[in-house]
Amino acid sequence: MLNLRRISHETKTRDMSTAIDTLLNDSALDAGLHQIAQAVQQEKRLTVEQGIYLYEHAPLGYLGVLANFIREKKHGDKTYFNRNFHLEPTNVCLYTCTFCSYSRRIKKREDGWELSLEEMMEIIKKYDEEPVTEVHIVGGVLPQYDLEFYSQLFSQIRAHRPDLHVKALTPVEYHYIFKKAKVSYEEGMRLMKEAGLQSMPGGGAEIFHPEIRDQIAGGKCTGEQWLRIHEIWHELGMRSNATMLYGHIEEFKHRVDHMEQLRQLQDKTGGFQTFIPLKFRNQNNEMSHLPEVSAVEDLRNYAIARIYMDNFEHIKAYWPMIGRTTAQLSLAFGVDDIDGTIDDTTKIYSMAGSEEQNPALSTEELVQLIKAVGRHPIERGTLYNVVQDYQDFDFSQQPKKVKKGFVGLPVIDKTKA
Ligand code: V47
Ligand code: SF4
Repeated sequence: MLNLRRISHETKTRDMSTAIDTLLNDSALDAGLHQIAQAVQQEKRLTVEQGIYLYEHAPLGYLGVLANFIREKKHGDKTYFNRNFHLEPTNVCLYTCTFCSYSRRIKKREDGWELSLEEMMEIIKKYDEEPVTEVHIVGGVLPQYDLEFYSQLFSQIRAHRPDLHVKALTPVEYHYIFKKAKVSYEEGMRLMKEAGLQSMPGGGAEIFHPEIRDQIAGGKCTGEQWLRIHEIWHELGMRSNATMLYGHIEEFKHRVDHMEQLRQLQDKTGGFQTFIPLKFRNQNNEMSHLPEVSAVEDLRNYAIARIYMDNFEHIKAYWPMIGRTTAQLSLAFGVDDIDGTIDDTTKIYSMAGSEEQNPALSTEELVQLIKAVGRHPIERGTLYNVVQDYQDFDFSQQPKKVKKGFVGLPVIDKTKA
């Protein structure tokens, strides 16, 4: 039997070069696609027009060859994950994003949850015995969650557990709380860093182009404001992620414009770690009439992101959003990171109809998921430091740990939505 684990990185890279050569030698290959394959082979950056051309004309197999070539050149088979959990302070929100299945409008706030500082610290403390390395904090926007509240939350978490990385909030919250506190973005981000914020997740980006953003983003910060807050954060020497919500009313040109703006900011600061395309899920929201894109389109999108975003080190597939099988497939289409164990602590995607209604994977399950498709599992910290290489790890030698049970979020009655 072919043992994928024994194929060396050099052999695989040679195989991928051969695969590109085969494409280039195919006389039936369209001239535009031929030119793009050549550019990828020579590590040349694609233009906006070439990005759109890929979306419009490139078949899945072709995209897979190019994206996997880049992925394996950068990372070989290495596939990253982390041990994390989410903390969602509230699902009530002032804004009215049309894709959001999660938020309860301010008028129906009795249907949602609003956690106090003490309740949030209780959740944090329930993980004291768990080997998690990151808490990802994100939720709705409400006046009581202000600059003072989040400063206290971050500093209390850091004081309680210094080894837990605080990855929290997005420019959507920061824009709101800084405006309310009458501080500039620069001053606000400096205060957040001082309070203990360590990195920013990629949310709230959606689609930057105003033609689309004005229709879907419910009055929250603009694309320029989102980018500016990340830029200031990077200038403080800190890291963040970026997302793109695709597969709703946007056109291919809007996706490429979005990626182009991120690529330009990355040229300037180098502060982004990973790009995370997020597939629009259509249940329980105001865009439920729109069909979801297919798994083939998801894979094409990952691959084009890998090819286009040449200055992003990592492309992440968020498994609770697309399910485990597509996450496995994505590893052959440019993805090298599948996020974390999650522990059933987020409701954003399950409420929007994703396959994973109670997203939680043990470390062993994540490792098996990655190994099953011939890749090399690495547990990382938030900043991509290696925590544990699991390629030859023997789980049977580990003492069996009795799980303490999930830290449940309040149950939402969807019939009231
Ligand atoms: O900004 C909301 C998306 C995002 C829906 O940085 C939806 O590591 C699809 O950004 N269908 C928040 N998507 C989550 C996020 C994230 C997730 C995982 C990892 C990281 C990271 C960041 O969720 C929102 C929005 O784009 N979202 N509703 C929906 N119906
Ligand atoms: Fe509020 Fe975020 Fe939902 Fe928009 S996506 S309504 S900002 S919780």
